[in-house]
Amino acid sequence: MPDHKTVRVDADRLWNSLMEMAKIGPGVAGGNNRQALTDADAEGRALFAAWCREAGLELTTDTMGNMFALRAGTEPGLPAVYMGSHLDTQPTGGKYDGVLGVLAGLEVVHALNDAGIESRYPIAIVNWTNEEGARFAPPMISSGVFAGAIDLDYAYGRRDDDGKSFGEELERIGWKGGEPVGERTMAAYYELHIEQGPVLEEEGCDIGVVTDCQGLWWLEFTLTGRAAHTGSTPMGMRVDAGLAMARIIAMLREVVEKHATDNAMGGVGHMGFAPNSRNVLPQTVVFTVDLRCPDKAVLDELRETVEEKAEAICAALGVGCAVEAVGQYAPVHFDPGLVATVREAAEALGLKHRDIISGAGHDACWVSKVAPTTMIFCPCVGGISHNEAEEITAEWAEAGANVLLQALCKTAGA
Ligand code: HGY
Ligand code: MN
Ligand code: MN
Ligand code: MN
Repeated sequence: MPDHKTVRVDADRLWNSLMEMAKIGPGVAGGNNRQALTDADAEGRALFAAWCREAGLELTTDTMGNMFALRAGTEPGLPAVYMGSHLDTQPTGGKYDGVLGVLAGLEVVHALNDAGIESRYPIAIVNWTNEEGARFAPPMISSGVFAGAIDLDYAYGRRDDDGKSFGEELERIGWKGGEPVGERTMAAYYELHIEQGPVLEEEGCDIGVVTDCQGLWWLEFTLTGRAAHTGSTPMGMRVDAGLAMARIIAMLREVVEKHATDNAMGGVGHMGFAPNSRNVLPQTVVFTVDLRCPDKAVLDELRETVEEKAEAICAALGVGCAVEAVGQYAPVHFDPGLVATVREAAEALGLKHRDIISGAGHDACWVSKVAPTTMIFCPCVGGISHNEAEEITAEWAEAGANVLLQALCKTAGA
């Protein structure tokens, strides 16, 4: 058996698989709209499953629709070493966010098959359902259920903007599997992902050695004003929930910018007015505040401050204010041993690398609760992501997949 250190991925085969998957659920501007549990997601899953079977992998799906593709090891009693990410995308998503981690895992299996490399531990690839949380909040819901952090029934009950539930849609697309979610043991988990920020490209790095991931709160505000005629209601007699939302968003930026040295982040990307008519002041405004920070104490302080100030803004306008946390996870410190393995792999491959903290959340955040876990980043052009213009180079994909292969082989005893 050749030494795994001499094995390399086939860059063209990886790139072609990314382009093939990108044809499913195309966006309107060159990216993807393959949202979780849509027909496009089902199509992407079917393609991935067919590719896994062609590669000789044994496929299992759990009750959250998480897909696991297993390559036998020489010691079958051992738990598998996993690679993975997600195939679902944002509504105006890119071709690589999540998809790179899943298809690079498949390419690693192809490269090991071609080289006749065996591993003591079984090796597996995972596609996590609904990582984005774009259609069904919270993000990373399925790895959260897998890790025991989110209740299965709560997850099944989550609804999209059209009122469809996660559970119903999972059944409808035919991807509700039989394996009870969370039952399987992982020896280790590696997730290759694009950085979704500008640092690696700016510094000319090929690889990000991810040491940590910042924590998150998603706070869903429901503001209650009074529906009224926008043209005939005197300004002093309005109960304007839209104005309250605008003031809350402005306050959010001020509060977060005071913690710039803690790398705090905050923004609003999802909102809705009811009745959402041009000449009616809104009766109800619903929007979600996304708060992030690597420091748990600062993150929780931000949450308290934003909620307190939002309630004061609403009280001053006579607007009702209710808030519900619809997503949260604490900052994550990844497994130091696996982080070192990634760094050593990058060095052995002669790739320029640097340690980095992940700004975006990933399934690895929850998986780290139940298995030794870490991530590998590759750059993306201009740091652009969650945008159809998201781009990477084939060389970056190749470098990331080669680091994934070497790290995985070391951990799996190839
Ligand atoms: O929200 C996130 O950070 C991830 O893209 N789901
Ligand atoms: Mn992602
Ligand atoms: Mn994403
Ligand atoms: Mn070896």
